Amino acid sequence: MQSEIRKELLDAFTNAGDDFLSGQHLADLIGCSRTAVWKHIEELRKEGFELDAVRNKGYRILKTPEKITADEIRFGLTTKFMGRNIHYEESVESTQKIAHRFASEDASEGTVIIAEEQLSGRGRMARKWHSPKYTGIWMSMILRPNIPLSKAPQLTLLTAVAIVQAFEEMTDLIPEIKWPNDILINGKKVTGILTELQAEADRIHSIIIGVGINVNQKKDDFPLELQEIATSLYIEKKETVSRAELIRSIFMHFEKLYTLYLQQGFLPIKLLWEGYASSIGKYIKARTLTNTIEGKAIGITDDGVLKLEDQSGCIHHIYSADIEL
Ligand code: BT5
Repeated sequence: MQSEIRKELLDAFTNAGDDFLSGQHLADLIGCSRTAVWKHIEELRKEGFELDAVRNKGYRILKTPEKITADEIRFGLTTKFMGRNIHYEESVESTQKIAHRFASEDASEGTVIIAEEQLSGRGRMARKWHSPKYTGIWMSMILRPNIPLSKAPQLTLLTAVAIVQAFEEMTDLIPEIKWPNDILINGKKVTGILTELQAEADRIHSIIIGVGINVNQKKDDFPLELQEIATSLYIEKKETVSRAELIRSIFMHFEKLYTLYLQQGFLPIKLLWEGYASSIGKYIKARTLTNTIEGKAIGITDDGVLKLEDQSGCIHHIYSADIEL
């Protein structure tokens, strides 16, 4: 919506308070047809405004979208470094892109980029990540651990544990982790994690962990192709969840686990991870970049690599794949 029209519409609603504004009144105000007004109203709805539309009366705004502010996240946050430096944007192509730039400009460890909306949110292997406005958590966290390159995927598993712990703290839902980077509720994907690196030779300069969490979307907020495979906390819990509170909880759990990881290595994280893993002990199909292997997922190694036993008893180590349960 052109920003001038948007501003006029919102000003008119603000001045009207609880009163209805008729379609004709709004049409005169912004100088367009009533059909055009209706289109503008639909756009506001898509952006998270709740509107009342009553025949012969018109429209009024019931609720404005719940925006996240950096201050709201910081309020009550007791971490030492996670989320101490928050960069908040209304609309971006991808928070990963911004995080890469900040990381190469020496942003401090624990810096987080959060956006209300991503226009080209991405998954692994250039897949798309659907990131509509005001409903989810789309964020990228910058870390600078002193670990070899080969251990970077462990941080994906650590992040999944932190998110699952935050879900448990805030809801009574039962989340499961699907190796390596999905969190599912009732078999549907509620969260995806994308771990990317900046490194020279074997030295990690920074790790950028992208987190996409479906929080308050309703089923028809998802495009058709995702409706059967994706879910949100709202769909499962049937209640709105505060995104700022959830982000805060993730930062706290993440910082605890990450500190433990830097002190004691992956083993304590592995034990926690195994408690949430949905794929272990099951027959699965692992599609890697080069082939597809079927067999029983028998666990992960101490490095976080998936172990798959095929029918002939041969054990395969899978470093990265899409898993079909
Ligand atoms: C992922 O990739 O699951 C990683 C997603 C990471 C997204 C975050 S958001 C903040 C940061 N900035 C970014 O640009 N990205 C990160 P992958 O395992 O490749 O899964 C991608 C697949 O998940 C797609 O091909 C769809 O099938 C499905 N998908 C897309 N959007 C979804 C959504 N909102 N909820 C559930 N599934 C989705």
